[in-house]
Amino acid sequence: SDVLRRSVLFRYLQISSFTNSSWMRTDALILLGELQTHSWSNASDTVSCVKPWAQGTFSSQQWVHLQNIFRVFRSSFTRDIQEFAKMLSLEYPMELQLSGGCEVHPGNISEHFLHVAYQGEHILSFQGTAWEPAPQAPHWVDLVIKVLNQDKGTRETVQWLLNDICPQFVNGLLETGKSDLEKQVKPKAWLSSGPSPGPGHLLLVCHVSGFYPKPMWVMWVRGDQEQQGTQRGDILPNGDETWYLRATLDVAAGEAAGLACRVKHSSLGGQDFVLYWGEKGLG
Ligand code: J81
Repeated sequence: SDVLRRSVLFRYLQISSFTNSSWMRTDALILLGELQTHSWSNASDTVSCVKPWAQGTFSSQQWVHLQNIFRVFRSSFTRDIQEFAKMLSLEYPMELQLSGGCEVHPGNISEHFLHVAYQGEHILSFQGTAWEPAPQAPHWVDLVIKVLNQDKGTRETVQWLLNDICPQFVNGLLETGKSDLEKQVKPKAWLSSGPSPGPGHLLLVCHVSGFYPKPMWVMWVRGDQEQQGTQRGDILPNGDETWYLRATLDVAAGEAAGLACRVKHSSLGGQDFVLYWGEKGLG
């Protein structure tokens, strides 16, 4: 199937805010490709599944075991940070971010990563069997690394989670979540005019919204001729697991007639959308 043929990125993203020595919170989420599978709010003792298939093919026993590891990890992490802050006289407020997971490629090949950022800057990563400072990290990070690397038990657990558990879990999710992961949602498209780029010029705007998955092709065309002046915006989230994209074209007012916006997407099965400027009273 399509999902098994492509590479999939699985990410655990954590944000910990330490306001002062007694106020802090940690929230996290897990993403599989474009979809959120889990959330972990500060108020909750356990990681919650946000998809019915988010336990993958793990047994309840395995799941409970992982939940326990994560519960211990979160409270230990909080304590670690407070101790490092005291030891290094770091100032509050502090923001810590964790990004960890694996990318599973076809043919059972996988890569993994675990990075930590402090005040928005990457400071350290787990590499192979130990923690390492990031290339541009401040000097005090060396001391943190020295302390972290003394904990052999944690290093072994991290290796086990990244090397063994992560790819196993992802392969299970690709099975249990197959229909959601392979869903195709057709875009809606419409045209509007944007702020005038200058005297005698029009900004034609083609809006494409509500599509899934993310890869999308959109161009202004005249007949078969793709208009090289087409400016593609960023793909933005609608917030309902679909995406939004706009493409604009700056044209002389007299040349707008005959232009069209062409949209190609996997959900359209080769039946491109073509919207003509000047229809329905525009232009
Ligand atoms: C402000 C300065 C910046 C500081 C940057 C800190 C970077 C944090 C990176 N470290 C971690 O994320 C691990 C934090 C917790 C860890 O240090 C241990 O305290 C914790 C508990 O370990 C103890 O019990 C274990 C068994 O439960 C072992 O016996 C271990 O030897 C013992 O010390 N370790 C864990 O919770 C292990 C799980 C880590 C999973 C990480 C997944 C993201």
